Amino acid sequence: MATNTSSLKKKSEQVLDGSDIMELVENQEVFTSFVDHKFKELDKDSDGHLSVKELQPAVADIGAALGLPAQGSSPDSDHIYSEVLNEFTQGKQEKVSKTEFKEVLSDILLGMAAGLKRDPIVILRIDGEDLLEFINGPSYEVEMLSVFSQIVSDDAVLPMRDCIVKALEKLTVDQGMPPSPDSWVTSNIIEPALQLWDGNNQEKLVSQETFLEEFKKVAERVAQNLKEQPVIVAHSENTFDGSGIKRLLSNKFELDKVIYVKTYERNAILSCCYCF
Ligand SMILES: [Ca+2]
Repeated sequence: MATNTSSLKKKSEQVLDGSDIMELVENQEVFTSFVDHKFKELDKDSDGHLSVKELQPAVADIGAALGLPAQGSSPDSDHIYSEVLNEFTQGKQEKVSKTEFKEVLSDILLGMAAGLKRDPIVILRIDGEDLLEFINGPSYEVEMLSVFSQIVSDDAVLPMRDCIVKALEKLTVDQGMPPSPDSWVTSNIIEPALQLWDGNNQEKLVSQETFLEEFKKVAERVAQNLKEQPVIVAHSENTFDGSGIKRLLSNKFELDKVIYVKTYERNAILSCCYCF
């Protein structure tokens, strides 16, 4: 996948390799002001220390950046959340000073950066442009007929609608479609496109030509929907095993289950770059 995506050189592609985080932590001036800002934001009662309660939003952000589900959703991930909190409080239920906060935050961020350096994450913004390029490009007919023959050999007689849905599922990120199956994409991108399609009452698949025509109509609407609601796909070639962080937290817990496969807007990876 790494070779695939890099050869595409998409403008919508962004690679997270941890270098931004390294830069942030290593630049004393910038990092100090980052910590000052973060600390001030967290220190709700402005007493110069962070209580366990005040640390919660930071712990939640770190968990999200690690790709953990929200707190309270599983005992495994809750355990990791409590370990992250313990890193700040050093196991004591005391308040955390700005110096302590800065040290732990720096360790955690450097751990994330090390993990990202080993397994960079590619972030793709899928906004319909690549899909339009594909359906209007020179390889459209050949590639879609190959998809078509796969579908037909799977199941000889299919209504046109099913055929189009299956074909959309077979398209890849390189052709401008989000990875499939995904229920959000199905209900927000694909279904609305099919609802507006004028071929809904076509019972059976007539020919390759009609398939190519009808598929293009739906795909154009899919591209339009993606333009209105772009999908962010985070993609890591390898499992992000968090081992850098695991080392930092002295092997106190397993991060093996933490993976970045696919996430959407407002999700983990983005908070990794923007919140933290
Ligand atoms: Ca406080």
